[in-house]
Amino acid sequence: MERVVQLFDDLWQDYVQRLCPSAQAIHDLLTEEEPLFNDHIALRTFNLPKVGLDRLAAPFIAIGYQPAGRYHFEGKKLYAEHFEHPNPLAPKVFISELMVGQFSSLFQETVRELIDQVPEQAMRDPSFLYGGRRWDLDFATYELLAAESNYAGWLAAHGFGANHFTVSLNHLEQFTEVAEVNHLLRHNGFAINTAGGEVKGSPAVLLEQSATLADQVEVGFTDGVHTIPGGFYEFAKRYPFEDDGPLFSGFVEASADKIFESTDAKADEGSDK
Ligand code: OOG
Ligand code: NI
Repeated sequence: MERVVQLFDDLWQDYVQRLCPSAQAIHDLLTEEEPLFNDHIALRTFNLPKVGLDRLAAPFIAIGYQPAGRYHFEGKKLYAEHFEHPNPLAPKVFISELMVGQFSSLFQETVRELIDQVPEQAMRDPSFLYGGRRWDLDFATYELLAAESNYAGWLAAHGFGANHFTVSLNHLEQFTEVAEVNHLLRHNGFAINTAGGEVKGSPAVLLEQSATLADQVEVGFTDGVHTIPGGFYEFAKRYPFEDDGPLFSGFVEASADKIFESTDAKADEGSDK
């Protein structure tokens, strides 16, 4: 478990420093007597052999995680899996990959040129999981990729790192409803992702979630610095299959589809990209 704790500490540091500085303030706002319980993190990648989902999963498998669910997002051309650890204190891990082959040939060529720059060696040390971008990128290339897929633009610009952490509402005393947390956050000046409604899911699907809209962060491109969406913070409430039984531990495709949009440039207008 020590290795799990260390890896998530490293992922958190990168996430708050580089992708979502507001997460620290939200974390502090919600913390009660006990430390917050992180339900899961999410990682993104391209489905190319050097950097595919399996490569991101490997360091988690090495510390005891196991595959626990598969998800398809046809509109966004994404495939995802989630991983669980036998120790219930370990956060779940949601890893998605973009199906690069389903995009235009220019898009495919562009993505391959970026990934060709990643040294194979760099992928052997688990620190690549929070190592950010391992390729050069100019702003026009970012825009070209983002025009076909918001996810691709985000990933090309930021590289590897946790795009969100997730506060488990099941472990809070004061706030037990997702809507209550949304209200508190809005009151404190944070914006909520409204795509698909402010609360995604329902007790019927055993999972209710909400997310902030991604922080706007500065990213260095080869031709200058631009401000683009970074990471976001998520809030999740899980329900048991039956009274007093174990909580549902999976993800809900229809809700996840909207959570992805927390990093869209115009997330609250919704889109299929
Ligand atoms: C992952 C979105 C899905 C969830 O909890 O359903 C997700 C992402 O934005 O990379 O985290
Ligand atoms: Ni999530």
